[in-house]
Amino acid sequence: MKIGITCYPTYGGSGVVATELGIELAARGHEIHFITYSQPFRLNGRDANIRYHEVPVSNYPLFEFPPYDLALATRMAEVAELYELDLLHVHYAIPHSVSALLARQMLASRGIKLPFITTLHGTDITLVGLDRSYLAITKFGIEESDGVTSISQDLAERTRESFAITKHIEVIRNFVNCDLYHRDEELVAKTRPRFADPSEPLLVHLSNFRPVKRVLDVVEVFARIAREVPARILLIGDGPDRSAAEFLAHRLGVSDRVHFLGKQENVNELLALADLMLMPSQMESFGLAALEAMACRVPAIGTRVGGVPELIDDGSSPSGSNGGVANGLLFEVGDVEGMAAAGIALLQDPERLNAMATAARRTAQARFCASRIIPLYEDYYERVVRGE
Ligand code: GMT
Repeated sequence: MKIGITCYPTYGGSGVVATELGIELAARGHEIHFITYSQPFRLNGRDANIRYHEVPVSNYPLFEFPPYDLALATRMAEVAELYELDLLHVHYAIPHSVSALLARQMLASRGIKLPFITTLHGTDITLVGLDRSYLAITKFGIEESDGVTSISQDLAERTRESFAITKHIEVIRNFVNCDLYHRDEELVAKTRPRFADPSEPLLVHLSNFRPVKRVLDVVEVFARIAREVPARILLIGDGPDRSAAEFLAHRLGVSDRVHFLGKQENVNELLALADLMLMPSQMESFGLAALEAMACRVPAIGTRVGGVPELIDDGSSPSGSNGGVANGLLFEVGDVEGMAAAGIALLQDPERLNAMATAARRTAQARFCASRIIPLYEDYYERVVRGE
């Protein structure tokens, strides 16, 4: 198929999912056209079957707010007509679904068909979409989509409830390339000494450092762990809460044990160095960072929010997705004492940590591998194009 993909190309889970999806689809022979304001950060421009179309946004002095949504709709329609796209797949509802809707209408007026699918990622629904200024237009964009997918069951239910939407939402969970995200022992042996001695457990956190990620809780939990275990931590990413986290690490006396790495490209290689991930988020509709870590045999201590329990099974429920075997641990938001105590106990029990690491990798492979999830998208695309 010929598929146009639009996403936020900068640092963030939805952009990562959209880009990885495009790469995987291209590898399976589809022709992929990214239509975005800058090249998605995980694209290297060398993949076969992938083209990148920049959306130019002119900044005429009269425009206090340059109308990106309109420039995007125009470029979507142009690319779709020129390359005879079968469909558009937009990631993150705002404003992409509305731009796609305009592109569809522009082409329909000339007898050209361009169905579009919207994939909901989380903050487009739980934070931004529920803002009064965007609520009605978000609902409209979702309802007008030819197909809607959600990256977790929880987000699908939340969307239906919050927006009073009755339309079918197909749940297609996030995925990870299990060949790329794995623990390469040789690479680990070479790189890990840069960050920790062999006797020092290494933790990791990966996010965009927005308040919803509760990076200060990461530092609080880590500082408590470091009092009992000679641990170190990699903090990958950057964003608004970075300096507060740096300050807190300093105040708690652990700044020499915390590596702030900033935004990094090959996170697969860094995640694999760690023994344990911390993801104490206020909300996660899925928690892609945890899945990427799990594929690298790094279990996560996370919070029981949103779609996280669909991924992390702390073994407390016998009917859990992992058959009662823990592949991580879950806590209430803000329970830094609980998370720290669990982290200390786990790091002091290598056998249990190893069992959890094995279960984490098994979960990623068995349920969230790209090879399992991509065919679900292909099947859904075909159904939408057929108008089913
Ligand atoms: O979490 C963010 O701030 C970024 C956001 C995004 O849209 O890029 O992430 C959302 O989408 C990810 C990919 O599907 C999910 O793994 C994250 O859980 C989700 N974030 C939230 O729901 C807060």
